[in-house]
Amino acid sequence: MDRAVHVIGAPMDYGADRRGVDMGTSAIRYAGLADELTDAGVEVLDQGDLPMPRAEERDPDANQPVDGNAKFLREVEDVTTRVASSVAATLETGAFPLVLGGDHSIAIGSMGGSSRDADLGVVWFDAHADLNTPATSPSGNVHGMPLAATLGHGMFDGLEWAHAPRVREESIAYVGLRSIDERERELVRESEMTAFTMSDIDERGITAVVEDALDAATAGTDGVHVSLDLDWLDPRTAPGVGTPVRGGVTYREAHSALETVYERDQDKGILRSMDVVEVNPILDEQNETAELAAELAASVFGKRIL
Ligand code: 6HN
Ligand code: MN
Ligand code: MN
Ligand code: MN
Repeated sequence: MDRAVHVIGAPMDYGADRRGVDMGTSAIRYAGLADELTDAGVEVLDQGDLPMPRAEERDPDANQPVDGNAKFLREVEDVTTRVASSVAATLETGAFPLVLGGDHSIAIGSMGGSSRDADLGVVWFDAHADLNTPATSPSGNVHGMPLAATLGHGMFDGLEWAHAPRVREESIAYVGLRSIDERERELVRESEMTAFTMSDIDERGITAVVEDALDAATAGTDGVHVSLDLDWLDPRTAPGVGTPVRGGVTYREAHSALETVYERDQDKGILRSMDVVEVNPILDEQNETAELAAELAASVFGKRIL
């Protein structure tokens, strides 16, 4: 990566049920993110954390949609709007925005900001599809909705802070799905999204699957946003997450996946932005999930053994 990497902290937990994910940005920094990136050979600038309103002072149901359930929707709008501005401003300086979460709802902001002046492909490393709307959500947690928001599904249709028309369905690729709600399953099946489940990884190997995901996200787009939810990994490797699901990728598969992203970027300059989300230090063991998050981010920027 010849661009400088700018770290943008978004310590948001309004989108998730389990408190603690707001400490993820500190934990990932404490785990040595800046050193890992510097060792990988990139110039790093930490822009610090965006200010967050405190959840204890807010009413989760103050701004409920007419149809369905979406807790802290006004706070999510406020924070993701500011994430989008930071990401867009960072891109304008020629640097690479690396957004740290916080819960996955911040990706509404990173994809919005990153697609402001570009057709954006997305590779979504996650156990979950994150494609619920308030009307379909079983939990009312907005971290299960970022892709629906970006695509403008349901109440998000045309909603300026959420809907990002330059992210098209056919440019989105999931890698590692294993926990999907009934309505999400139908939507993914009917859609033009590319979806690789854990079984695809079992059968074909992680590298082939990531190569195909990158093909889908780069076809007809100007660049790719990589969204890394740490619950993509197996909970034995990444215990510090709020919504763990058994049967995720291993430590080696995760590294190999992100190294594959790096290699494609070296060849073709595909990367535009990235977020690393859902690290919850309260549920973690000795900060190992945060360490993993830092290492995996560094893999994307060229961290190598030799
Ligand atoms: N995440 N599908 C579930 C829901 O509540 O909508 C889980 C979402 C998890 C979201 O991990 O980013
Ligand atoms: Mn997610
Ligand atoms: Mn997830
Ligand atoms: Mn380590």
